[in-house]
Amino acid sequence: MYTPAITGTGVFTPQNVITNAELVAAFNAYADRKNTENAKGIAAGEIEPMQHSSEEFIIKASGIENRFVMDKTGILDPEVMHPALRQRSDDEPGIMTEMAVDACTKALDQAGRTASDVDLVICAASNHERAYPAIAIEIQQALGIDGFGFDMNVACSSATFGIQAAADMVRSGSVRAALVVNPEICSGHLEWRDRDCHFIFGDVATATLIERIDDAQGPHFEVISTRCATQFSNNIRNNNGFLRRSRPDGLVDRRDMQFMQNGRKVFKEVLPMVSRHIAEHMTDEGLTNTDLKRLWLHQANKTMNDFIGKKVLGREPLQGEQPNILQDYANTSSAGSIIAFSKYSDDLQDGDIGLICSFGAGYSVGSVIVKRHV
Ligand code: CO8
Repeated sequence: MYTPAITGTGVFTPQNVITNAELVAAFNAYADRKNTENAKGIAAGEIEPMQHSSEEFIIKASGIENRFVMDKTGILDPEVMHPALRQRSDDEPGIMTEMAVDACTKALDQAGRTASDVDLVICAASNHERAYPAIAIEIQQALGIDGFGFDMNVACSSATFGIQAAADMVRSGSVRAALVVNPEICSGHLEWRDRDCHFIFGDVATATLIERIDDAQGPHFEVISTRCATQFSNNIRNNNGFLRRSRPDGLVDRRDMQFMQNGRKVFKEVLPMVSRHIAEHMTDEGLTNTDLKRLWLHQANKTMNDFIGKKVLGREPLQGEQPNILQDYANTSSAGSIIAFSKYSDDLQDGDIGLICSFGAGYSVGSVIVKRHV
C-alpha cells in the first residue's frame, strides 16, 4: 500500500465576467419583453407576469457578486438568454477538454511533473458535453498521457468523489499518479430565464494531481482519509438526457430540461447532513475541531458556509480559516471547494490539517482530510 498525496492543483478561469448589475439588467429586460408579449393574457389574469430580479436579493440570499462564463454575449442578450458557443468540428478539442487542459497543465507545473508521469485521468463534473467517447480520454490524448481515463458525475461532489477514487487507486498501486479534472460549464445547464436561480452558477475548471507521497517533488498535502455519502433527493434535478428525443414532448423547451431546485429545502436538508458527515469523519480519524487549521467548503451559499464553519469549528471561523470564493466565481458545482483549496492553502505549515468538503445534488457529500508537508 502507498500513501496518496495531492501534489498540485490548477484553476482555469474563463475571461468573461458577469456582474450582478449586468445579469439583473439583462434578466429584467427579458422579463419586460415577455410581459409585453403576454400583455393580454396578463390583463385577463390567465398568465402570471414575470417579476424583476434584484442585485440586493442576490447578495443577501447568496453572497454572490460576480461569475465567470465561457460566453456572456448570449447570456446577456434578452433574445437568447443562454451561452452562445461556437460549433466545433469533431477533429478539434471540445470545450471541456480545452478548459481541462489549462487546469491540468497548471496542476502538473505546480507539482513539477509532466504528462509522462501520469497514468490516469478522471474527468469528474456535473455534466459532460457528450455521452461518448469519454471526455477524460480526449483530455488524456490532448495532454499526451499513457494509461487510461474515464468520466464520472456526482454533480457538486464530483471532485471529492473523484479524489477518493484516484487516491484509492494510488493507495492500492493500480496507478502511480492521477489527474482529477473538473471542467464545469454550469452556464450551459442553468436556466437564465428564471430569477430564482439565474444568479447561482458560473463556469470554471479545476484539476488536482494525486500521486504517491514518496514521489512528491515539493510541498504537498497527504490525503489522510476520504469519505463519500449519498442520499436520493429530487430537490436538485435536471431531466435532460439522451432519452429526450424518445419522449412525446421531447423537443419542447420544457423548464425541467435545465437546472431546477427547491433551494429552501436543499438548505434545510443538506446543512445537517453535511455537519454530521464532517463530524463523524473527523471523529473516526481521531480528530477534534481544534485540530483543523482550514476548511475548504463547497461554494454554493455564504450563509450556508458560515453555518457549517461554525458548527464544525464550534465557534465563529477566524479570518481565513474558511475561505470563500463564491463572491467572485458564484457556485461552480464540483470545482468550488477545489478553487478555495487551490487559492488558500500555500500558507499552511508543516503538519497542519485541513478538510475539503463538497455537497449538493444527489444529495451527495464528499470530504477529504489532508495534512500539509513542506
Ligand atoms: N430577485 C428578487 N427576488 C427573488 C429572486 C431574485 N433574483 N429570486 C427569488 N426571489 C424572491 C422569491 O420569489 C421569494 O419571494 P416570495 O417570498 O414572495 O415567494 C423570495 O425572493 C425568497 O426566495 P427564496 O425562498 O428562494 O430565497 P432563499 O433565501 O431561499 O435563497 C437560494 C435562495 C440562494 C437558492 C438559497 O435557498 C440557497 O442557496 N439554497 C441552497 C442551494 C444549494 O446549495 N444548492 C446546491 C445546488 S448546487 C448542485 O448541487 C450542483 C448541481 C449541478 C450543477 C448545475 C449547474 C447549472
